Amino acid sequence: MRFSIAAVFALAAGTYAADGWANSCGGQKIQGGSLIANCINSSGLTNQSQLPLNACLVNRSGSLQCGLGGKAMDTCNNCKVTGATITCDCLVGGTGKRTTSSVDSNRCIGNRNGSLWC
Ligand SMILES: *[C@@H]1O[C@H](CO)[C@@H](O)[C@H](O)[C@H]1NC(C)=O
Ligand SMILES: *[C@@H]1O[C@H](CO)[C@@H](O)[C@H](O)[C@H]1NC(C)=O
Ligand SMILES: *[C@@H]1O[C@H](CO)[C@@H](O)[C@H](O)[C@H]1NC(C)=O
Ligand SMILES: CC(=O)N[C@H]1CO[C@H](CO)[C@@H](O)[C@@H]1O
Repeated sequence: MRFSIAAVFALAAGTYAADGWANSCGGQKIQGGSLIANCINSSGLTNQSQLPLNACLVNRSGSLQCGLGGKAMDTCNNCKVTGATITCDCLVGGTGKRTTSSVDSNRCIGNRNGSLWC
């Protein structure tokens, strides 16, 4: 019983509808806890899109990970984006200590018709 519940959770955690944005967006930066990028839409034109990272990322004990509604920005700061890799300094525990952690955001953020989403 315990095994099957864990298996279902593992499957759910690995499944994201959004399948990458970095190949169709450029000029990315992180500002005010949001990912901002110029993303190509179906007309082939670029739209400046903005997505709050709290909607897409989670801090699990200092490790920045994909997680819908994870509110990672409540406990992470100093975020940067290089390509699709988002790196932040995240709180580890109750000590106020931070660790630098990265996530491949292509795993959970996509470009839907010029709009970033997760
Ligand atoms: C694509 O983006 C451009 C610039 O933001 C906008 O004017 C145009 O309406 C968009 N096209 C579609 C199909 O969303
Ligand atoms: C641009 O992206 C924003 C989301 O950040 C979206 O609300 C808006 O509709 C998009 N505009 C176009 C023209 O695609
Ligand atoms: C993109 O947005 C335009 C304007 O809102 C819409 O007409 C078009 O069907 C959309 N394309 C896709 C692939 O969603
Ligand atoms: C959702 C979650 O796991 N958030 C954690 C982020 O990291 C801080 C520090 O370890 C925890 O206190 C949060 O619970």
